[in-house]
Amino acid sequence: MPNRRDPNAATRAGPRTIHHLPPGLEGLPWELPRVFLGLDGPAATPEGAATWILPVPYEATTCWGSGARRGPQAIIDASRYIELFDHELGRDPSEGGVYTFPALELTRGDAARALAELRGACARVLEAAAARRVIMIGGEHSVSSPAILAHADRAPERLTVLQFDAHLDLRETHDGSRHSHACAMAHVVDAVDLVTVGARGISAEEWAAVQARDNVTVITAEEVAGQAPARGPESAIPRQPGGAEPATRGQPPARPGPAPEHTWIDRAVAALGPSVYITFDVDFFDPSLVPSTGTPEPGGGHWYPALALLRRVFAERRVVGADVVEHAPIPGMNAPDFLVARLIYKFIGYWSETLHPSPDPVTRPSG
Ligand SMILES: [Mn+2]
Repeated sequence: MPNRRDPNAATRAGPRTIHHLPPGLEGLPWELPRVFLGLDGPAATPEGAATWILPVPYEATTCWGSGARRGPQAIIDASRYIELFDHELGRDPSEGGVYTFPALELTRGDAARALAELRGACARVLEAAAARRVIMIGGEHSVSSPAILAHADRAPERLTVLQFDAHLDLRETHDGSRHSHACAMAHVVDAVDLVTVGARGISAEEWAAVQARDNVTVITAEEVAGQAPARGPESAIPRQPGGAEPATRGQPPARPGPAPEHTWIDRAVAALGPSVYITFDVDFFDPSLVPSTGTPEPGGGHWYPALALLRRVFAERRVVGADVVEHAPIPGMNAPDFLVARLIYKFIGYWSETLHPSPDPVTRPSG
């Protein structure tokens, strides 16, 4: 893999590049291609890439701050400046190749039709991808349900969805629509099991839905922040007057004594089935890190704990698919664009660890 910053790199706008330049003009100082990581050459072709990036800049129902439709392009632009070497993994995960699709333009003005279109498109992309890994970039969170259902249709066993999100998205309807971003998980929770981390903006209806189900594990933002004991959602729910003691529903009991720092990570991993789809709403993060989202909620998650959970999930479960949604870039504010791009590159790196065991230079004890 040539250094992308090197204007003289052999593949940069040169032979076999994804650009099609008139003969003789390859040597001019062209910008890096506007694709994920700015890769060119064979590693950026559909055949040569182990990872495919599918941008879906769909936005129809965002209730407050808008702009998620501009998320994919901002993330892709920022990704071109990421350092390709990952010192945590001790290697360059981009060597496996990353191909970026053109953005998928869904029907406007008819959410049901747009999301049905997306389900069909995801099914065809997954079919073409075979063993390749596909990461979808939203767009608002409603794009996740068709993608999850397309994965569930193909999975030989029941999927668990691991949701990073400030919200549960378990409303049956929101603002009069069944297809709102606030309903994304309600559409899939009969077909898959759900483990959701970082929730802190939760409706009474959603709490009730969680209590009524035995296939949803909620790890609230308070638990992620170490502000609540590591227990099921039941512990945080006031019991209904006259209601029965909520069952623990097979979740591990709270550990006695002071909670280890990452008990919530253990609990999340333990709740996952063998096959996992990851949907990452960037409002999981604290707004101090990612203010660029439609409904920023205080008290969010932070970078290293999120990575710690992700790395374990990719290592200990079979991840079948992933998406990153709800990034609504703020003009002039580059850091959140870069964070989300870096997050997706971490997905790529951790996902490829099963193929490339690393010496693990950072986490191995030095003594
Ligand atoms: Mn959310």
